[in-house]
Amino acid sequence: MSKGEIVLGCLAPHPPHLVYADNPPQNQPVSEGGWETLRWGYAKLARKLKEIDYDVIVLFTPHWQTYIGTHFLGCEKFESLSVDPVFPNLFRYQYDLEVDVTLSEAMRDAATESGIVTKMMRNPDFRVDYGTITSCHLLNPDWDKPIVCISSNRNRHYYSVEVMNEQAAALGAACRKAIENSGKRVVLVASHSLSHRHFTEEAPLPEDMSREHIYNHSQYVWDMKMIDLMRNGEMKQVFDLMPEFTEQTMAETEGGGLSWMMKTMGFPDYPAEIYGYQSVIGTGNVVAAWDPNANTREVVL
Ligand code: 2X7
Ligand code: FE2
Repeated sequence: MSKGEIVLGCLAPHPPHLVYADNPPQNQPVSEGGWETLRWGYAKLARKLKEIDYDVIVLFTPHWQTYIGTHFLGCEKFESLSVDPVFPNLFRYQYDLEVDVTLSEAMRDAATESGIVTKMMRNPDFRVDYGTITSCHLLNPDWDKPIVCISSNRNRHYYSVEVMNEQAAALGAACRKAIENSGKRVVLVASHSLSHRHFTEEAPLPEDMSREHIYNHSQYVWDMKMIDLMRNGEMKQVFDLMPEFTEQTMAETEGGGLSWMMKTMGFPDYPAEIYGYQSVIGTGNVVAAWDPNANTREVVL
């Protein structure tokens, strides 16, 4: 069997607003659109993914928060209605997804061997979080690939952002070993926004784009600093700055997704592909990808 490999890494934010704005048949609420910069960027990245030969999407989500250890989905199929707890007016999505349980278990085993507390989620009625569903829907609307879904242990709350960063890296190192031993071609996904200061009042029409903007300039400047480093292929520096960035901007990197993905990919020193940046309810969101193959890597924006 040949060695498994990572064929793409994606930073894929999951505001449910983006699914709402897309009006797919799986989502009940109906919209007049909105947030096109992000949605069109996502559509371009989804087209790139269609051209890539891969077996499975491995995603880390900050909205499946576990307080004892890191958990992995462990049933072959999950099917239910996902309702966003904060925005039930926007997101009531009927999902039906498949899990690559073999790879999920291999990652869990590798993490356990490296000293991380872990657990498989074996309850078939477990409700998969809206972050996972939103990122998967926007990257692969056909849902024609199995996923591995990894929870976010709350290291940041028990300890500190520094501990979060180191623990996410330890998990990344274990996941890399499991991928290499699996022989599979894997797409990694860190599902989250960057800066995360929300607005405090929702517009009467959520998709009214005249009301959508960044609410805090310093958060915007931080986001641009991180995106510049991504463009310049300085992902080790992004990792080293993560604790400060996370504290200063209340960033959703607090769950560990980007730190985990960068360590799993060996801290890319080549430019990220940037597909779009836009605020959603004031949070900063970038759609970005890291393509290890120099022949297919593009300057998108
Ligand atoms: O979970 C989210 C998010 N990360 C960003 C914006 C809006 C809503 O939900
Ligand atoms: Fe979120």
